Amino acid sequence: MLNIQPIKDEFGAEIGGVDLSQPVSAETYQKIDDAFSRYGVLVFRDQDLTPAQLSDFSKHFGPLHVHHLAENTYSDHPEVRVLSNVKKKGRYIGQYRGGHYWHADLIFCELIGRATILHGVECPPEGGDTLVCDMRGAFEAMPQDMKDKLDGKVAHHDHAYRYNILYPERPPLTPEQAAKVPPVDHPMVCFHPQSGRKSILLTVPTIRTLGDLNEEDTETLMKEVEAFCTQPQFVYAHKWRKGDVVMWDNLCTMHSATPFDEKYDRIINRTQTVYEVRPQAA
Ligand SMILES: O=C(O)CCC(=O)C(=O)O
Ligand SMILES: [Fe+2]
Repeated sequence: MLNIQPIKDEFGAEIGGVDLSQPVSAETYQKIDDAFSRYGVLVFRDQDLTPAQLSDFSKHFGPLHVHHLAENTYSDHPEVRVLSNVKKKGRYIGQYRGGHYWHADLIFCELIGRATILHGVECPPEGGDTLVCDMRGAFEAMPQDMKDKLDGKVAHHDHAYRYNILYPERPPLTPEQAAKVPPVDHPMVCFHPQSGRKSILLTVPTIRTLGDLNEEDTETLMKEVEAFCTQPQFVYAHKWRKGDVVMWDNLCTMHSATPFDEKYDRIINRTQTVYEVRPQAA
């Protein structure tokens, strides 16, 4: 029997009573999907999954995405990426240090990320938490004057703009890679289709301008909004255990990786699905 335990009222839920390595009925998938739409982030414990099983589970939540920097994937499952600090033969076995800042996945693409699904293969005993914040709850709780600065505005997202600042340890995007992620406009406040609630589409480093504000004023406002939305009452901090599956909806959340003592191994398998239509203004 599926057991759905909310974590914070309407944000986050832990789901028990399901083994994701086994075929799951259509009815159970529907219940998981409904909980996903309602709570924005779901946690499953003690799941023993091969990359193929993770991929099978993931494809129920939208088309699977193969990353534009397709590396650190399984050769027989390019849709499954590895995140890791572990090195073999002098090379990281997965993506090293991704996402250590507040962001929503693929927000800089026309079709933004829907479900990001992470499976803990090796997890440090402490640190390396993933923080996820509730952008619907934060918008609803926001002072009216801040809402007014965002509602009805168009944000211009440009992934290449601050890429080198975000990832100084990585080689710059090649012209071919940059060409795959051209700038895109999205409503700042969007409609979350499954719940009908309003949400904010925010990643400070990729938003270059908002409405008619210049770059500097945009950055100042976006940082204020980020500070509001990431207050503790809107944040779920996931402390990883081996076998955890954590999934979040990028239309109504932001997330951030956190540091850990690198004497520990951290290996996470990861899939990503996308929305099939562009975000709509609320
Ligand atoms: O490593 C993590 O905790 C999360 C990394 C991240 O941003 C992602 O997988 O999208
Ligand atoms: Fe991410």
